[in-house]
Amino acid sequence: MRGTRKQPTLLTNKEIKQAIDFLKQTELRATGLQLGERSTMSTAGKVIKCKAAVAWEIKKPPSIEQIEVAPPKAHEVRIKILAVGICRSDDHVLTGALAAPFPLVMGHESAGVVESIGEGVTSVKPGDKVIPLFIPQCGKCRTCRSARGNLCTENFLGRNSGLMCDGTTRFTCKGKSLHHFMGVSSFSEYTVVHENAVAKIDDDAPLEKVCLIGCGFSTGYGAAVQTAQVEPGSTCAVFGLGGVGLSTVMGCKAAGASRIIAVDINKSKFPKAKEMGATECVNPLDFKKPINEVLFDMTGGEGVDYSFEVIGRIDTMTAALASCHNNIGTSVIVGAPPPDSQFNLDPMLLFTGRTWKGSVFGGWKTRDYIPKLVSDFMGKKFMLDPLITHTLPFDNINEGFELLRTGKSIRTVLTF
Ligand code: PAD
Ligand code: ZN
Ligand code: ZN
Repeated sequence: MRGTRKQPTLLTNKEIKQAIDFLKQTELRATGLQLGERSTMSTAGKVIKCKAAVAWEIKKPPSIEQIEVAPPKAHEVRIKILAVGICRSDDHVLTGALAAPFPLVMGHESAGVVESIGEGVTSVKPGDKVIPLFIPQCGKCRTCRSARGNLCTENFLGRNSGLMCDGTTRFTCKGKSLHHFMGVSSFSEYTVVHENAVAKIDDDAPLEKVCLIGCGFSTGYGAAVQTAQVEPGSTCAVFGLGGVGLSTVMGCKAAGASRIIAVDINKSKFPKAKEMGATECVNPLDFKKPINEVLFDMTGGEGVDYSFEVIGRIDTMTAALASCHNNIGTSVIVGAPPPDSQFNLDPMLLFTGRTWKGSVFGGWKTRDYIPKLVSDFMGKKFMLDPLITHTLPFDNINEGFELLRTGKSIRTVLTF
């Protein structure tokens, strides 16, 4: 009987190769990686040498260097950054408008893939697509336990040491330690962040777009829909029409505002503001009167219901407050205040009942909401493309900064 059993069919070499290719592709899809990124998996536990932009000194452009990135310690995650946007907050560090310890690796608006994880990390695994978060969500502190607010006590704004939780850094260059920036430091091919500062996102998300959800988009959009909770039919004014301010305009529109007045001294920003939902655009330089009086005139002497300062200047923060209704108006500060600045304010502005709030990262509890915002983008609930005016190779980072300073770009996304 044995002799009559059917011989197994032999596969040709071509068929074997096809099968191996198929398996490889399936495995890569399962880990969320593209071909060519597979080698990152073998780097776990080792120091990685890679490219980064190092800001050595204040008021000097960052330089592209080879740096060493140490493996993640317990509860830390090492991420291969694939796309990073340039935000005004990065430029504020270079000009001194935002205090940070030098030398450092800046960058905080990014997306990438987990390369390796430290001991005890359970919420992400190598191969996961992620957005690193400049506001963590520890889940335990007073703010995380509250239904309100998002400024987790572990945030890096308050600490501002430029160090990881154990007081050390994971970056070195030419024998010198480099500081981290806002716990993210994504102007580097690889970075290390705390597990509480990582959001796992949709496997299909295009990283060169959703990196904006890592700061600019979420900050601006959230200021309107989350912090201010703009109501349908209301009148809003948005001061500053950069990547963050335009996202605030989008948020006001999504919330159903019937009038959105966009304010900027650079009128070349107006067409994009209209595209994003602004109903009117105003240049304060066109008027002799203070801009708050202009806005009162435009609203029949009532003032706007909601105003947003998305520039980072003391005078415009006060003007935005004075622009809203004297009793039921709410004004939200989004722009980063200059260091050591103080308000000189008429208390009547607040005595009559106005509400004055600040908003960091759009008020979102980050690990809960950033993945949802990515899903909403995938579901076409909002657009990111109009905000991305330039895409450049990472090496051209200083060209990207120049485009921002000269007001020619909204967002430049750098890719590795
Ligand atoms: P940007 O520089 O792209 O946009 C600022 C806009 O303000 C530009 O269009 C300017 O023309 C305009 N502007 C400047 N001066 C005036 C003025 N006097 N009156 C009217 N308009 C003016 O910056 P961005 O959109 O990347 O960031 C805006 C601010 O938000 C900046 O201060 C940044 O540091 C801050 C920020 N905050 C958070 C947060 O969590 N709160 C996050 C990200 C960025
Ligand atoms: Zn930012
Ligand atoms: Zn917390």
